[in-house]
Amino acid sequence: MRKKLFGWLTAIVCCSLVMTVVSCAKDDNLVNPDPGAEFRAMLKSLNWGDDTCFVYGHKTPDVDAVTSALSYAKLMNTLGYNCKAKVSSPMNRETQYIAQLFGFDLPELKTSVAPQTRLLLTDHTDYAQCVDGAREAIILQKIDHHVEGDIADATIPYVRREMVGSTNTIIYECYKELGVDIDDETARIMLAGIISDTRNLTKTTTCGIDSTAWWALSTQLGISRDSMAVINHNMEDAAYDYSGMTDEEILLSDYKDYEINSHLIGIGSLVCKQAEMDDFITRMLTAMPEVMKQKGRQMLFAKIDNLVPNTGNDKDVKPYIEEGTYFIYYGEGGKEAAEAVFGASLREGVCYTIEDLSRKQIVPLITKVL
Ligand SMILES: [Mn+2]
Repeated sequence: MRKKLFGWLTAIVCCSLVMTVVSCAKDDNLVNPDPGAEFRAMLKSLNWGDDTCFVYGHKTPDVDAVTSALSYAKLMNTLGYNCKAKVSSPMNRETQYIAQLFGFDLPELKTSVAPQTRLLLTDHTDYAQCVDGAREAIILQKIDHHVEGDIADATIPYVRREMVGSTNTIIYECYKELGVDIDDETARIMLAGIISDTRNLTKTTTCGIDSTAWWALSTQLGISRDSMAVINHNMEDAAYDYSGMTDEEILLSDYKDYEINSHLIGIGSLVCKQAEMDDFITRMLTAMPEVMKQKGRQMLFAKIDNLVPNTGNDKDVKPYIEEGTYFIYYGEGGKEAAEAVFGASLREGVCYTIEDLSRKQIVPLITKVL
């Protein structure tokens, strides 16, 4: 009896195992054998012209803007397309730092392009942030992780816009999808962008796929988690090293222009320790009229991350943590817009929120009220 029961049980287990295997095999058949085929066909269908196509991140480029232009240009080169990464304005200290540490060459500065130049854009979706001449250029592709701006997706032959933490994560997906090997130099370039834009996976904009790319690239390069934390900390230090800069330069160190419902606005992104915040805000507010004139803006904003001493276990690698965001404003309508988003001013020119907000999260809020 027992034997019989065992026999039946064995049969049932075997049967279900076989069924599992069969159903897995069936699922495998459903998976696209070449997920890159469509992508390749699309690239092939683009009108590439005869001249070099330029790959640009946004003006006042951060690490992600510079490295995404480099890594995407590299991908296009590998596939046989004549592309070259450029930058439209000088690069920041964080970018200089990581390029030296990771040992990769930075793109050349090219501040404007001739009409009909073919462009591939990474990490931006607004004309105000494009290289000069972009409106008369031909934009072939846009690879971005921001809410759609005034370069409408529908007007570009190929757009890949995903709300992930870093443009380089999207480019990592492109490499995987196309089955293109990522050499170590390209891995370092992409990893630099992901560390910077996600602040080593700690920003609220970080997604699962950012972690996947971060893990795969750092493993390929043999960089430990601890080393990644140190590298990130040093990059952050370089990014917020305002020493030797004028107040105008500080305000413009991480700055983006926007045109929102025909309002010309600019938004800076800054960081300051809490103990120095009040004085820092006063200096930035004082610099705003000059910067507004220089940039031809109607309203000027800056968000300032508030840094407080970290008392946690990781305080050796991360001596400060973010706690709340100050938002300063200048220009006609600036106060109304800022207060509509953040509530009443603390003092003239200054709003505050307990949330840690990125500029990427603030832009849609400001857009709504303008
Ligand atoms: Mn970015």
